Amino acid sequence: MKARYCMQYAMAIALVGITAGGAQAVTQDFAGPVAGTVIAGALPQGGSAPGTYFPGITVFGSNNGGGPHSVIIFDSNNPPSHDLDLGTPNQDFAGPGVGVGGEIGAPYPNDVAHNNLLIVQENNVDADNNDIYDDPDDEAGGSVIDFLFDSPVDPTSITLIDIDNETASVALDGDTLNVVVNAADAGDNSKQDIDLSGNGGVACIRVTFSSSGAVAQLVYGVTTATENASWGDIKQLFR
Ligand SMILES: [Ca+2]
Ligand SMILES: [Ca+2]
Ligand SMILES: [Ca+2]
Ligand SMILES: [Ca+2]
Repeated sequence: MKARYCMQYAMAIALVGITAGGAQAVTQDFAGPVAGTVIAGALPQGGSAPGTYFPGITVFGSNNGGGPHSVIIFDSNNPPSHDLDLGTPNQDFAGPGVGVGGEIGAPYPNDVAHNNLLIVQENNVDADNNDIYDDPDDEAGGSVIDFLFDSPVDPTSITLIDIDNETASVALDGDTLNVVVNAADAGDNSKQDIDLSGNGGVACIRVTFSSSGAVAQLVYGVTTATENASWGDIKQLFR
């Protein structure tokens, strides 16, 4: 059922009349919560997080590898020893990241600190029962993360970490738009900024990982619009 969120949202956008105004550039990172915090989906002690931690965006996620359907915070400044390939930047750039795909001279160098990343969690460990996963670990069996926007956006780019020996795709949905951009198979600890520009109003961005990986940031333009119908009312239909 989670898999339908993007499509439902994109259909709803057709019902809203938009009058374009100005545009504002947004760099959406995931700063704030501590590592292991559930942003969206299943909490380790039961119940779920609504995905609304970051203003203007609702996050959804699903796990295709048998782990929990939980989108969580991964601290790329302090990666656990089993996931040094999600560290940013790479050790060649004086960071904690380890992997040839992120090194100096690689096609997709991991060259700056991205701090908090979003991943879909692989294990259920919460030994201290505080609803924060104790050991963040990106699901190796594949996953999906959806970003639903409160108002349509003009995407510029998305940054992914550690797409190696696997596939990752970025689907843009909005009104009649459905564009899919594939990530490069860029090597261990790689960082890639995927160009999403020129695609117009987008209601939802879906990232599909065939294996492990993380989202570091989204960059997009927000059109300050006058809604002829209530976008908020329509969104309520999908919550
Ligand atoms: Ca815990
Ligand atoms: Ca992992
Ligand atoms: Ca890796
Ligand atoms: Ca990977």
